[in-house]
Amino acid sequence: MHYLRPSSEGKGPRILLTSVFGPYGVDDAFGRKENVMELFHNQVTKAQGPASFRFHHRSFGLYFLAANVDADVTVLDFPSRKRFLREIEKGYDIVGISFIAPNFEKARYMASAVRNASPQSEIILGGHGAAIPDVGKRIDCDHVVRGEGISWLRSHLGQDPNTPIVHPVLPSTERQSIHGVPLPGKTASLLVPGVGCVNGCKFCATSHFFGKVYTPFATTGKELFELACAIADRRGTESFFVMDENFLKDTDRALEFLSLMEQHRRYFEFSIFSSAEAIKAFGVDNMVRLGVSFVWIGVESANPHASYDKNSGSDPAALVRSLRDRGIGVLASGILCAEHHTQQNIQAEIDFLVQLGADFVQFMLLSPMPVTGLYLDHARRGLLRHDLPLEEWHGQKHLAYRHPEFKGGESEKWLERAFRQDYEVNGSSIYRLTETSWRGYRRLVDLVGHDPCLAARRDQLLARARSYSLLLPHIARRAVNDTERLHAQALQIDIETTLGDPVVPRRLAGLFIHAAAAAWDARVETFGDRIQPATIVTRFEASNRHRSGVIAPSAISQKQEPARLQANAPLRGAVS
Ligand code: B12
Ligand code: SF4
Repeated sequence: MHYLRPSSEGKGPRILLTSVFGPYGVDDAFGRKENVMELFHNQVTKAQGPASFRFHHRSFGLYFLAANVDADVTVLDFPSRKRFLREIEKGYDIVGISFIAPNFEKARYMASAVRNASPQSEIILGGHGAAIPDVGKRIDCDHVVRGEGISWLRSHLGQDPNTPIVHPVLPSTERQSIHGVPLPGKTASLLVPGVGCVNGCKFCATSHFFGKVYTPFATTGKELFELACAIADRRGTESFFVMDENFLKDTDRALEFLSLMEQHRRYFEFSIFSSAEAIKAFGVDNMVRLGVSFVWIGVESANPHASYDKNSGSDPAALVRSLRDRGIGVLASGILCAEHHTQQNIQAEIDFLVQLGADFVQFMLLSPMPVTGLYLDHARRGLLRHDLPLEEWHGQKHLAYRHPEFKGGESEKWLERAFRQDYEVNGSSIYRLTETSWRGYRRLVDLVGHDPCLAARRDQLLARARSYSLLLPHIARRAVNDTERLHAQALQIDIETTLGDPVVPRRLAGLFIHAAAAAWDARVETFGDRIQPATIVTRFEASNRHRSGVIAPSAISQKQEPARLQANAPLRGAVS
């Protein structure tokens, strides 16, 4: 349908785009305590206590939609229920709700609240929750948008879906801390080169949701380079979190990007997601030149039949070692309670993933998310757990499919054991990351020669190792066991004696860390360790937009509403 819906005042439509409401990660009528709104604390470092990495990511898709339509758009991110109800009373022409499957009940509540408070509003559902079968019948709405949303929304508003994408300028994370200590410096910026992945691994929600095609937002290395320069200039940091499922998959684009960075001596740093085959094609040494500081790799399983084509012929342990030797932090992701797992062989799978010796390990239950090949297969075989409410479909507790070997609380028990084992064997991820940065720096010192790119990379690794190393005394104090304590102490001595940095600033930093960590411990003791993200309201005006590149600063205004301290049990007032 191509039409421009006039607003009640006869102007262009007024649009509200919203994420689901909080509190997040608590047991209530809408969600579960395991459904934490934090990437690492949800499914990576969750067993590492105060050493867990803590940060929030915004609902990026909403900002992309808002930046790319000619309309006045309000983005409401992380609202409370009360805040959302207040906003919809403004009578928007269109209300778009972005949600994922485990937040189905929240989306249903929100759509019905819009119908009641603002019956003239058109309700559009988007994001991965839109893939739930019959969602348009189960939630009272006007449209369900599956897959890439910008072109859909533009077409819906009668605008050209093919105009170049405008990239919003955003921090990748809102706050970041470890041991309660805020990480110094500006947070990295968000860079979204595109959505989807062509590999189509059977379980992968993102690949299937975008039709197993890759939709680039920046097609060439040149476009990407110009985008990165514009964002870095605006935010004043050269670091990026690259939100692309398989960034190195387009080898030519990444190589052109690298070559422009070297030509212009603009040495950005990146955290990326990439598969083993894409890494192999691009080359680990090129990753050092590109400035990759962190890579998330889907190792999945030791079993070649369950690790997918992307891993065929790769030696994951050797790959992890060679990346860490080069100063690149690695997150190895593995799947538990897969179909080939039994009570007898699953421990060997956990041992394999732990022994990779990565900086981080994600353990995730095999989950047949709607739209995936796995979902269709399990549906055909009658394995889907239709009795399990969608709030439980988050992959960190119950299996969403019937597995003869893992019943009741078995899957959760194996998950807990796996996270614990990784922590006890490899120590905290922040220790590992410090060691990786230091290892990479030591290697580059001998290799740099007259190469300006490698010299820049060496300096970045040194800066990283130096700043992380300030935490080492505290890491040793709060180590999970003697092995981590001894490793942290040895690393501290090695770094301090090699660099010979003055003692006083280090001591002062130590005092600050000690105080911040003690404050965090007290906070956890009193309120539990949940951190609820602050509500962020961003208004995008139809006028003053850039038509390509990054969004003009004059076109947006943003307000952050106070963060709410949240106990594990919901606090009154936060739930409203
Ligand atoms: C960042 C992220 C998060 C952030 C949350 C950010 C937030 N504020 O919500 C964090 C880290 C906290 C998180 C947590 C979880 N996440 Co998450 N997350 C992602 C991730 C990595 C990136 C999403 C993103 O920003 N993409 C980039 C933007 C540009 O794309 P997009 O969001 O898809 O938006 C496009 C379209 O979907 C569409 N669209 C989106 N919204 C709307 C709305 C409207 C109205 C319209 C028209 C269109 C539209 O248009 C956009 C542009 O094309 C995705 C994986 C991925 N690569 O996409 C998983 C993903 C979305 N998460 C997922 C899950 C399951 C979870 C968790 C349950 C943890 C887990 N077990 O994996 C928790 C739940 C937390 C909670 N309480 O809600 C699943 C969803 C699966 C599903 N089918 O529902 C995904 C796909 C990962 C996966 N496992 O495959 N997540
Ligand atoms: S390579 Fe990764 S992103 Fe691509 S389909 Fe497979 S799991 Fe998904």
